[in-house]
Amino acid sequence: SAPTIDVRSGMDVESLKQAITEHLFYQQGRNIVNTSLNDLYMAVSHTVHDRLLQHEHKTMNAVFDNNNVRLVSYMSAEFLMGPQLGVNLIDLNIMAEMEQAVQELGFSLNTIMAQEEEPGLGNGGLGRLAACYIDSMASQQIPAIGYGIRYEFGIFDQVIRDGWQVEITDKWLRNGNPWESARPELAVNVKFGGHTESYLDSNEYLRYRWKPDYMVTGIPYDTPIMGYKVPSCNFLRLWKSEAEESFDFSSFNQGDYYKAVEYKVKSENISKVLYPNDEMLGGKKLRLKQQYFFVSCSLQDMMNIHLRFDGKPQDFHKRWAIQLNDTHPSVAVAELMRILVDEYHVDWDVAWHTTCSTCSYTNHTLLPEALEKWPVGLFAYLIPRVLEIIFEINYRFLKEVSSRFPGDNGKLSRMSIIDESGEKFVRMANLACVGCCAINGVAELHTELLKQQILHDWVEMFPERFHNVTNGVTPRRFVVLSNPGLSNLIIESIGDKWPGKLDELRKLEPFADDAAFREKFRSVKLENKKILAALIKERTGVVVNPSSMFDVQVKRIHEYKRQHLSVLHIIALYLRIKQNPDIDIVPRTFIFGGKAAPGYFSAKLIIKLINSVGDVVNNDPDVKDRLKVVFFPDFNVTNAQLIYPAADLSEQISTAGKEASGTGNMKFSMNGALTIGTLDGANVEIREEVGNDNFFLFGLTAAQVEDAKRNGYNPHFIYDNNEELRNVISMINSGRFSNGDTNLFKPITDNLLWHDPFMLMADFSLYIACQDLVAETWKNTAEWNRMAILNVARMGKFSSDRSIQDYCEKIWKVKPFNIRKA
Ligand code: 26M
Repeated sequence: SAPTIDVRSGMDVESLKQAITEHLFYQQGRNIVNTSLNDLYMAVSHTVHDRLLQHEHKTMNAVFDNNNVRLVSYMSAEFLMGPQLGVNLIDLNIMAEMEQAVQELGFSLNTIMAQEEEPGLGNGGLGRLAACYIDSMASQQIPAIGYGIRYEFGIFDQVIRDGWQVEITDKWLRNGNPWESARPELAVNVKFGGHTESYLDSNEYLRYRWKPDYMVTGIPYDTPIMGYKVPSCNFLRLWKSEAEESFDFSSFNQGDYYKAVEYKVKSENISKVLYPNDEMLGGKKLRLKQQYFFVSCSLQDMMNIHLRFDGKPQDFHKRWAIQLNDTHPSVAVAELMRILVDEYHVDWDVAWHTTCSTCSYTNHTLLPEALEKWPVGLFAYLIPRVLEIIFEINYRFLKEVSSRFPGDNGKLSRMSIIDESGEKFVRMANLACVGCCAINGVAELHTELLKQQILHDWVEMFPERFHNVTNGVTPRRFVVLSNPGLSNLIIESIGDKWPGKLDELRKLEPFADDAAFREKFRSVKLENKKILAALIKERTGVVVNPSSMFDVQVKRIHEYKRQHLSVLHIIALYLRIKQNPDIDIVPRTFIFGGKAAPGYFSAKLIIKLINSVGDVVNNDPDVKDRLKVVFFPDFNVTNAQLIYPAADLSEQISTAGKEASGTGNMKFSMNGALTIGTLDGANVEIREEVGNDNFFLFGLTAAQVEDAKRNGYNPHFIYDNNEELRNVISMINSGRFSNGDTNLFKPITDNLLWHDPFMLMADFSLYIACQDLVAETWKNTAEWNRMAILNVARMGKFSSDRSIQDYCEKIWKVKPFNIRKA
């Protein structure tokens, strides 16, 4: 009999083909013969989206019908999602079927997947972590909603002109987004400006009313987030800002059409563009509006859900656990108080208990300059009622501090939510620490340093609130999807349970001593390197040798991450070749990638330096192609998925104590790269897992860095006493890399010689020695691959599934919800 075709939910090849053809015609107005690649991508994606919606619908019905389920609300100003088609096919377990369906229609699935424009709604680590976590929550069957902002323009696209970074607007919605559904019926309004009034309610209680200047409407857009090979499907809910329709100007200003137009523009601007910084730039009014806008929308939405299922307002914490991804959404503490106290007339003390029981806060940085603070005046102007509530929270909290630590005025001023040392500021981390029942760092070292340094007072006040949850990454995107060669090799050897249970990779350990396996492992890596080499040729024009060592540093450009330390090493190798052209040197391809914040001059100059050194080294005949330096433009999730699988050496060389965790470090190791790294962030734990012998460690420890600073660190002294270092710096200053311009890179070299806040000079000789050991090890192919296989085998801990289990047990107190059993 003919197969039964199910156009909306069938997972077999015939159903998929029929669904694609119908979407192509009824949504795109095309047929297979006259389709464009983008129309085809849209049709395939709508086909997949249909299937996700069925799972989402069933999951949410099961969850909301059960009054005892606590849901997670992951609030984040950034979700760096990356392309969606591939992961969804993997999660639904229909990659092979879709490949065949598309092929039978006359196309290639890889080409179709490459058509997707990724949603780059994040800057870097913090945004990508949020994306890994919503993936893992779905896979662990934790009912959850990711709440954030639907930026019209995400992180800028980077192009390189004459060696310099140029920023281009990211128009990711240009060709349509098949993964989202607008939910205008769930729109909510957010107040801005104006003043507050007091009044007596019907019970003669004193209440406060916020009379805003204007309101903005938030429209939610939902994207389904499928779990890996489980029926659960959560969603990401991102808010778009629009003008509030009924807002009436005529009552103020008779028929002022232009005023109305201005108001519309002002409203829509809130969700227009992602701020491309990964540190604090005080006083950016629009950024504070973005934060309050998405937090208020999300909390109203959560309260609507809670009430729809018969919850009492003060029982909000029984339905919801909120995780604040850094302080960007920490105004939630005050906004939830405002909703409970002003809108639902809950008693202050009850509301405070509800709020604190709901919220938890993740810190992602120790750098004091990155801690968010907003001028009190800006708060008063934009969200006056929220500021009053913060004052009240602070007043009550400081009373508690003085009774716990009588006479300790230092503590009072340090812990106050308001910084009163000069111009007054609202300190967002303090607001989060007061109003959250749990506070966590993102790696063991980071959590320890947090407790010793910036949050020390808070540990003395609330020791029970502190936790560590070491970051993790999703192996579905970063191994199964991005490295099919390695995945298939692992599956052949130990089966296919590991992507959902990464500890299973331990079973690979014995294969490290199996020469035949090592050979297959090596050839998978080589194939991945050939693919990347072709892409490098296409994007930069540089020809690289796939059998050279691929030495890779991809991450945001930052002085503390020390991309320029690697540049010093490259120049040292170049000098060795110039001094002795016949020297025996391991061929290396240095690959850099990463964006600099548009206003961060030093970071942009480091990009220029990398490109300038590349221009000289790549074209010098003495080098005989043994060294190549490439700056891969526009590092994003799509490009990352091609780079990690092709890396031999992973550079994780931040100044110890500065990188909170790092997550790229984990993606490299999972793909069989060896790490050269400092004892910083999660490097410490990666080394612990893979074994000291399988990790190239160098550099000062965090404690030694602090000691050196206390004892008067003198970078110039180190320079004076290290000839190789002097030659490297001289070569930069000679103008050799800048067409004779001896000033271009002076800001970098002067800073290193006279200030060197990130201690490159102190670590230089240790780094060079360690790199020489790396080169020696590389010469022994069997040994290198043995170490690389052990790295893969021991990465179980760094699955984001493990991180999410930690959050569930230590912080959220929620359990997996099996919708089949519900
Ligand atoms: C703040 C104010 C205004 C505009 C932007 C910001 C801002 C945006 C992103 C500040 C920080 C931002 O991100 C910081 C970040 O990505 N931190 C990284 O978080 C990762 C996940 O925990 C860690 O692995 C990295 O070590 C840490 O640097």
